[in-house]
Amino acid sequence: MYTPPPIIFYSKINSTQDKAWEFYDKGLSNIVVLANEQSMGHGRHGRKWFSPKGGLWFSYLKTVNIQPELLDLISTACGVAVALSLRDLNLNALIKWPNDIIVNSKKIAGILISTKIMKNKITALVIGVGLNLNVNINAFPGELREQITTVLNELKHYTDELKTLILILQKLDEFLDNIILNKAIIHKYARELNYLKNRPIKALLISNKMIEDIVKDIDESGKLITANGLALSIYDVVQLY
Ligand code: BT5
Repeated sequence: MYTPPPIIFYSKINSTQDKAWEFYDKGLSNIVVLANEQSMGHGRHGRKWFSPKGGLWFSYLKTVNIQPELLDLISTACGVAVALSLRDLNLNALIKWPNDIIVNSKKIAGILISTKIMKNKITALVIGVGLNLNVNINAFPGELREQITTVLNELKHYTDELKTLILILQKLDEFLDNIILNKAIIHKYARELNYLKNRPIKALLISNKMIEDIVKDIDESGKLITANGLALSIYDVVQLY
């Protein structure tokens, strides 16, 4: 029987991710911050995350003791956990490396992982999950509607928010609590669910360089392998186009 971590609920908040770190600063850990609506939801590198009512917006603060080199694997594990949960809801979910979940070629969820590093170890993680659950596509701004979808839009019925949250948390705990032991199974799913396989990509790197390449695979450490032989880490890539 799975016991989920305590869940702290807000009807409206700036960002569950920021709130989770505030709780960390007050000494709390292993909690989930959940909100009905976010006014300043954000993605990677300060990008805006639209979070209207009806979505599943949460951040899971977890204390860990992991080497920073394992961040790609952690990120992959989180993608696999969310994609498999959506598959349990009968959606054909795939993972667009590093952190997008795709259904019918459209983004349905995004994952943001932030870390606290001390003495060269990741000591705390906040895993932010934004899933467009019971949201009508019209709740999003016009420029996004073409590129995104929602669970409601795909399934044509409402889905229980709390059950979906617990489904995802259980899979996150299952993978992350034994990350080394689960490496092979995480890798197997990541390869099977790799939306980018054989697709051309453009990537803006942290060095400000733009590259064009073709995706070949995901390696067992969670890096993206390209036709030109690059092994891209989540640390290297600012944005994929
Ligand atoms: C992500 O960032 O995909 C990670 C998003 C994580 C959001 C969660 S919600 C709970 C927690 N609290 C927060 O404040 N954040 C986390 P990134 O890869 O940077 O993608 C951002 C891009 O996705 C934007 O530039 C838009 O193009 C697109 N986008 C914005 N809102 C979206 C939405 N609701 N659904 C699909 N795509 C969206």
